[in-house]
Amino acid sequence: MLSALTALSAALLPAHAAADEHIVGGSPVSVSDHPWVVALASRDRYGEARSGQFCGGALVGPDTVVTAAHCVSPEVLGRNADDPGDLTVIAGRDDLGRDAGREVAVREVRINPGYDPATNAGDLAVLTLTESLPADDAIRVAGAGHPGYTPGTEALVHGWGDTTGSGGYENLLRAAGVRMLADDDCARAYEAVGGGFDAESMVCAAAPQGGQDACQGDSGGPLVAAGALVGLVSWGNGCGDPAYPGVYTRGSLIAELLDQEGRVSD
Ligand code: 4AZ
Repeated sequence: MLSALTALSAALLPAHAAADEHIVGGSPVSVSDHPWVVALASRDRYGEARSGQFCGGALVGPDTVVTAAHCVSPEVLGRNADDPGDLTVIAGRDDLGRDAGREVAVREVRINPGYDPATNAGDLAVLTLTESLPADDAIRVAGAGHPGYTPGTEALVHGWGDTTGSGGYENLLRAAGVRMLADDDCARAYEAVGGGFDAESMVCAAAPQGGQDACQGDSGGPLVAAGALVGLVSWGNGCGDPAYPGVYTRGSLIAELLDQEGRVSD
């Protein structure tokens, strides 16, 4: 997510030109204002640069982080999640080039049993940390019927991912402003490219003019609306094109899985 649209270029470019250039708008934010935003990192797999970050996650309880299942797939993690190696959750670090905040190892990875890697349905994993983080830093998960799902509601998506749509990674946490979309609108948008939106386990959000969106590297990171976690970055067709909204793992699915596991979801 990025600010690549400077005030000047924003004034000169129509919004669609920005979207066509894969501009993924947004601006730096501080984790102190959004302390539930965490980075997933593995230096063994991704190297020392940027603290080894490769995905995002959301702290939903003192020792519980939710992320996308595809973030802990063998393709991304480079190993079986049953043995997560140096998989680490980084909390309290805005700048991946620095060492502020805490790095906590992951004790256990549980992949949503309903996850289907072929369709991305149910793209959710629950990580148990080896040490607790402050309970006050966790965010409440929006269950079904929460006002955060109302179409048109403003939402923020957070991450350290691609700021350009073509592999431009920076060090700072960013947030982009989007709006929640109706399931039918999302289904229709993706029908044009073969479908794939499953309202049971997914929710969609986009900026009306495009240009603000999640992108690669943001996966697993939180989408927050009306003060609660309504989604985790999952997939999309490109980044920042208003014709193809960002698709998120639905927060109510997270609430259901946490409830089933006897964990607090709010
Ligand atoms: C990705 O590749 C990805 N615009 C994540 C989110 C979106 C697109 C791609 C949504 O991880």
